Amino acid sequence: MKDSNRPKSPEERHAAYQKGMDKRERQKAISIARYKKGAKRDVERRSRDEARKQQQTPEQIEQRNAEYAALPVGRILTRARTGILVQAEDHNLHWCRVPGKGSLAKVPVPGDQVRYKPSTETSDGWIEGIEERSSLFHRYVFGRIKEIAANMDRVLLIATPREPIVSPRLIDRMLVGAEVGNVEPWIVINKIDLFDSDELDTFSKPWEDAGYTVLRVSAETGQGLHMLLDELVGRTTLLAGPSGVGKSTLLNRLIEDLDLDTAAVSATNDRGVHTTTATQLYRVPNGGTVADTPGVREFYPVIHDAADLRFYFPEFQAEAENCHYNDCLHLDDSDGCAVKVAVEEGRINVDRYQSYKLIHASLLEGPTRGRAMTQG
Ligand SMILES: Nc1nc2c(ncn2[C@@H]2O[C@H](COP(=O)(O)OP(=O)(O)OP(=O)(O)O)[C@@H](O)[C@H]2O)c(=O)[nH]1
Ligand SMILES: [Mg+2]
Ligand SMILES: [Zn+2]
Repeated sequence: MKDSNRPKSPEERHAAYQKGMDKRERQKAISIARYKKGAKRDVERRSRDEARKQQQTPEQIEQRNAEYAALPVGRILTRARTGILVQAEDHNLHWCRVPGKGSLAKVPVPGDQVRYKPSTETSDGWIEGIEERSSLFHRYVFGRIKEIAANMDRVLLIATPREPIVSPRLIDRMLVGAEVGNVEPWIVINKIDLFDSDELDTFSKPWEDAGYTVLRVSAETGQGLHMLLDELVGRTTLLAGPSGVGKSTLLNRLIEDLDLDTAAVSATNDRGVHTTTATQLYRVPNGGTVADTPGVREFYPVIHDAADLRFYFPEFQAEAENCHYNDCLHLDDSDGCAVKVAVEEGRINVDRYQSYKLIHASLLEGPTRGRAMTQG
């Protein structure tokens, strides 16, 4: 028998547990430090850019701007270790790279419109700049901001009550992420062939109460897919959600010729197995774009001041006007809070309010890694 397979004594198990705890604590500290360092770096970079600009003559600046404006524009379809796949306006594809570390003010992500300099010998090129974004779906991962996709009109948050079990809290976190990033969120409940309508009603209720659009579909039977396909036409839509909910299966059903990898939910722990590994954009036949994304386990929205969270729960807004204090945070100890009254009287869904309080508490802790963020 290999030594590592030997049954462990309680003392050994405890020591291993302690070691794990230390590691988690360390990870948390690293995450917070990174977050602070990142914020400092941004400020430094901005002042460096300013200084550089001031050293240039107006003619130099004008010439640079003209050169830049003459570069072709393309859209990033995906990122891989080998490069960034850019689709030109003539639909040709170019694998591009970024000229040097720090040469761009932002990280280029799928959905970005970029200016690129084609290489003369190959079909490759260099990304010279990123155009202004209309929206950005992003989150914190290990204390760093991770941009998922830019310029999305809508995000479909795909969920299932079971197989795999999707925590409504995770969906609430992603809803906040969409509101923060200026992307319109819809909720799409997939696999309705597996559940009766009572279960589906219970699962959908908090979001329906909050006023969000909730669709019910089945990639398996095709139920609800016509409506979904119509909605994809003429816009850029991101599919997001936990692993195993059927994002890729839905896209395969909706778009002919698409053959994305999909995989069954693990029988042992009712979780997806993380089949899709990179965000990628695809063309919708009648015009439009969809993006498939890897499944998320947890979602920490990019909000720097926890007090701002209250603005990202749309159903709170009308009630909050009647709170006694203007800066009311609608928490347990908030005096004269009209949101709390609305929860008690059933005008605001109590599950959504619980999510609000939990997310608020986690924002006070800072953007660290932790499974706990999606639990509770
Ligand atoms: N019964 C049923 N099964 C479905 C449905 N849609 C997808 N599945 C199954 O769910 C499993 C997971 O589907 P995927 O499309 O790989 O899930 P995903 O969301 O892309 O997962 P990741 O890529 O890991 O994030 C596959 O075995 C699908 O066949 C559905 O509507 N009904
Ligand atoms: Mg997938
Ligand atoms: Zn209040």
